[in-house]
Amino acid sequence: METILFSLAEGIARITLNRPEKLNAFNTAMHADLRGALEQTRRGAARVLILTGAGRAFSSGQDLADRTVVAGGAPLDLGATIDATYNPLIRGLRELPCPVIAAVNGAAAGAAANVALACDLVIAAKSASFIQAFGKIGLLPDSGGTWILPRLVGSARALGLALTGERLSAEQAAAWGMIWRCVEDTELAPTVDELARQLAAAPTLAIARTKEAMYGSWQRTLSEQLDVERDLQRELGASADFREGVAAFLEKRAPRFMGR
Ligand code: LHQ
Repeated sequence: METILFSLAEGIARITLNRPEKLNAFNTAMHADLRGALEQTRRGAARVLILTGAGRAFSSGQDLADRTVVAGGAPLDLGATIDATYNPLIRGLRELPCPVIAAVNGAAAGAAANVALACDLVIAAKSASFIQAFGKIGLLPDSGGTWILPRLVGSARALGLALTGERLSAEQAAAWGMIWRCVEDTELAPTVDELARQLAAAPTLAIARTKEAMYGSWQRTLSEQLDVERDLQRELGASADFREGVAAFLEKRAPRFMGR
């Protein structure tokens, strides 16, 4: 692939956005490569996916020099661009049954900030930052930003970020609960690798159902959610992984989860 690096080994899939000279800005080719990588992640039954960037940025968001953005006379349909690119990407990340870790190695601006925040666990280097850059070019937060941000940090902070376009440091993002963790720059790769190994050895079916229950909860009442938990727990309670987890605990040994 031309714009990303992709690997899948020992259950761990890794996508590295790889246009460092453009701060890993998304263009049409990158979206096509990402679609292919997500498909391989699904087909290869990855147990965890890591998304990160090459060089000094995570990604600067949409490539503002790409032909889908630069007006060449005719009016542009950004809705069509979003339908063909960012929306399937966000849905694809959210619908993966395995956990997705965003390893935010530097600035995450515009759509890239929201792609990172759509991941299940976000770990950022201390020097990284999140920038809702849309307002500065006359757009609104897309890629799920208007949905995800207020849920993560509340409307006051979500609107503050969206309306000012202020750069939010990784430390502040962690203090606000917007991301899982902020670590020293040198600790990012080892921390993410260790977490990925831990998740790759975890019971995959339980993880998939946990994601499903958590993300689905926003549309339900507590009473409805209690019923969802009951139904999913009934399924997990009948799984080989549950039996293995309990047996391993009682026998004081490491469990071997099979994902069923
Ligand atoms: C770039 C970019 C970039 C091209 C840096 N494109 N070259 C939009 C439209 C359509 C459909 C749907 O959705 C969207 C969603 C969006 O994502 S809109 C938001 C797009 N992103 C931005 O507005 C962010 C623009 N970039 C920045 O604000 C800065 O570059 C950040 C804060 C990311 C990093 O700042 P610095 O560390 O100071 O780096 P720099 O600004 O000097 O950039 C380095 C190079 O990368 C530079 O090129 P050059 O040839 O001068 O070295 C930039 O022009 C280029 N670059 N972002 N998005």
